[in-house]
Amino acid sequence: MNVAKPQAAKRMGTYEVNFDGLIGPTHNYAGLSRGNLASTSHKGHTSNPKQAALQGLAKMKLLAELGVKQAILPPQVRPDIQFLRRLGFMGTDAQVIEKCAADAPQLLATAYSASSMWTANAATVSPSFDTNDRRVHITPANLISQLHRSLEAKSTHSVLRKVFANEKHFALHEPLPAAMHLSDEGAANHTRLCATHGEPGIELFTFGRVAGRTEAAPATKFPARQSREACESIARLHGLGARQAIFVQQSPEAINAGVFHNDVIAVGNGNVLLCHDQAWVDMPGQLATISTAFERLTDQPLVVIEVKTSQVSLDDAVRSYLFNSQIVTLPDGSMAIICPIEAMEYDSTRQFLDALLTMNTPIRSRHVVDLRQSMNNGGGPACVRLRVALTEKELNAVNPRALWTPARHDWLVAHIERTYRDELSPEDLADPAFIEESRAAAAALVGMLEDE
Ligand code: SUG
Repeated sequence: MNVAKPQAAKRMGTYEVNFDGLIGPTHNYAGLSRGNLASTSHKGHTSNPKQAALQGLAKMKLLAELGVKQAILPPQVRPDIQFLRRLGFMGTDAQVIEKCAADAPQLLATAYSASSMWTANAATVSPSFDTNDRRVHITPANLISQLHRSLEAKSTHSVLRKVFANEKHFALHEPLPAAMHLSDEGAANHTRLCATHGEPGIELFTFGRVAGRTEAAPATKFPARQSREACESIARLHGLGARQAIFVQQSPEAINAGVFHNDVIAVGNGNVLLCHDQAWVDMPGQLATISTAFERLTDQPLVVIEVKTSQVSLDDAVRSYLFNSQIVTLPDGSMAIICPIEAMEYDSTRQFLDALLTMNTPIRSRHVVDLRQSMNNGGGPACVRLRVALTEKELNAVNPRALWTPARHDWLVAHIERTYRDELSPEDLADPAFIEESRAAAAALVGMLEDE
């Protein structure tokens, strides 16, 4: 492991803003995501949307109070009745729901999914320091590998349009064409490494599949969600320099163990890369490529913290979500790791986390968060946030209504306490009365970004 001095928190007026997805009122466990072991093992359980949303808000408050810039993206309105109508369910909204519940309950759960909460999958973002026109480039993910997630792309695009409307600073692209060849899962498979957030960085794109070439990426038991062609298209769209875009392949062993996104097995921040030794195909070769590219661009060594299988097995990595921790740079220039409570419950990951703080890396502090409601669907701390590095000017051009404030936090807590259920079972989705209830709860939140 290399050792380096903690990086400066920011160059004058540069921030990394974490846009967390507010968890919606229809959060439920439907086992929709094959290859995501938490999702399939909680299928049919009763969820608690109120607790889920409050857990998400508590994490945002913690980060904001640590001095990290925090923002909030509203949930999408569900059920997506229009989706069900396109599949031939007719009549009034209530009739659509009743017919679908009777004929195809899995499609009903699909229309009700609150999956837009995992904003790491909302888009891929390249900061202006990396792009050839010096604008922030944003491509919403098409998420076509899972039916319920594919419903998000259009609304995500319009939400991001409301947040990043200023075309002088932001280039918002359309999602890639909706075809398996170009299946894209957003920032969950994208890691940016840089000396400080205000300087050019290298952008690491991880794919599980090369479209149409099984010999180039062997078949996996579970879906390999991201294609190489999608990664390359985004790097082109964003105008990244050849020295900056690096493409790495997920190891089939990891996918087969339940690593459906790369952020379940690796996380980076600034000059630190924390990863498991089975994250990518040809780990020694990939780490050498990444470290060399980083050093060439930044003139400093990358701090690689590679966790060995002998320390933490792939199964423990997936169960604990250790690598789905957030690593954030604090105002004093040191880094903090924000880990899920589950990572403290397995011996191997707790021991690693204890040792990490003694290792002389930029990571100096640890905070443990309880996101169990989201975790039971495979979404940890890093899944519920989309990172956007911005200059002061760019931050000023962001829709201010998206930014976290103590008053907005209090309003959201009160709204959720008042309107969200604390129990939601799969059978509840069949109740036509739940349509209006969930629409009303979400509508006020979606309106959050609008002018009064
Ligand atoms: O796409 N779970 C999400 C979890 C996404 C986690 N995000 C990141 N790793 N960045 C998914 O598999 C479960 C829904 C259900 O089963 O009801 C779900 O969609």
